[in-house]
Amino acid sequence: MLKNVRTGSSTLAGFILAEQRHFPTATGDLSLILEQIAFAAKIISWEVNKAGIANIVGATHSSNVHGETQQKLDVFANTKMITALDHLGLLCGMASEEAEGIIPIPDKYPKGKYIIVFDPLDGSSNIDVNVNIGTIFAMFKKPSGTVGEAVPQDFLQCGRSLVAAGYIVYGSSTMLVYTTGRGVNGFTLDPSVGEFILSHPDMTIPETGHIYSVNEANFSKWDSITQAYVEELKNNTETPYIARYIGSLVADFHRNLLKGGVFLYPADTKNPKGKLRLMYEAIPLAYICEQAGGRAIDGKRDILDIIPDAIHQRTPLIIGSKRDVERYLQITEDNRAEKKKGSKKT
Ligand code: AHM
Ligand code: MG
Repeated sequence: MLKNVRTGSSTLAGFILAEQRHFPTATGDLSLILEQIAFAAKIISWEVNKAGIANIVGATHSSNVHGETQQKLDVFANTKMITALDHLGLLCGMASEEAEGIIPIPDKYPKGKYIIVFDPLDGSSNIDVNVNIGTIFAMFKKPSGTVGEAVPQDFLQCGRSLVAAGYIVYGSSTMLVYTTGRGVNGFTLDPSVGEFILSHPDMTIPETGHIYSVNEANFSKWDSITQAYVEELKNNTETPYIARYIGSLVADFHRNLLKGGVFLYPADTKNPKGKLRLMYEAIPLAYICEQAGGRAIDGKRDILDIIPDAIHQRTPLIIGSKRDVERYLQITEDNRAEKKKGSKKT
């Protein structure tokens, strides 16, 4: 249980400081990185909010009122994340869904022990239509025994080694949700004072939900297990499920975290390895989900147990309420047992 915090009156900075006291050897480096992410999020949030207006201006002029060429919002978000973090002397490397290789810390800045990975603007197909989008991030420590600039191998750590993860959802309000492995807490941006304020302490996901979120247009491209699972959810008369799918992972996950339910982006014939990115999307949200009492798998194993082979690796993802995710595993297991029985008969 959280002590010494007051919902509605604790700022993110104050909360991070209070949390730091639980780690007697903490240097404050992680806290500073989190605060800088919150700073980048405020700037991105502001830009996201005026994107509609900027597009109207952009329709008649190729540059904005200041004579600057307008940047795509995802490029803007990527740049803001990098420039908020690269000079702190606390990171040794960054990787972003928007950059092909790893993003080095410029030579002029000192290097630190942390590695950060992020998806600067998730749900980019929703940008132009005024629908919720988000930023996702996760942090590791550089593997011990290595010094200086991070190399690609340093990024390929399994999710169990994370030190922090979080997301920002730019919705009807802007919310930042994060964990450092001591539960999950949510903060709402109060635009009048420009501060993230603790609004959702100790977030936990209901053990079973009544929402399923999946792009059902892909039904015919799924394997029979995924099809059977979704059919079962739809036909569950004991707990009637409703379908909710925004097409922005952060927003779909956030809703299910609050209300309970399951989000799936399974492998399909078009994306045989899944569509979502393991390092920028699945691992950070899986860490948050487990911290909130939920579960996240790729269909067979826990997402947090996967050791990535490449920074842009894709993965199937089934994430949300524990019992809902475990039902997928049960159907897989039953299917395997059935097949085994069948092969013995022949
Ligand atoms: P993005 O990071 O380029 O925005 O792509 C990831 C997005 C997720 O936010 C969302 O869950 C998924 O792609 C939606 O995909 P689809 O349109 O195939 O349903
Ligand atoms: Mg994304």
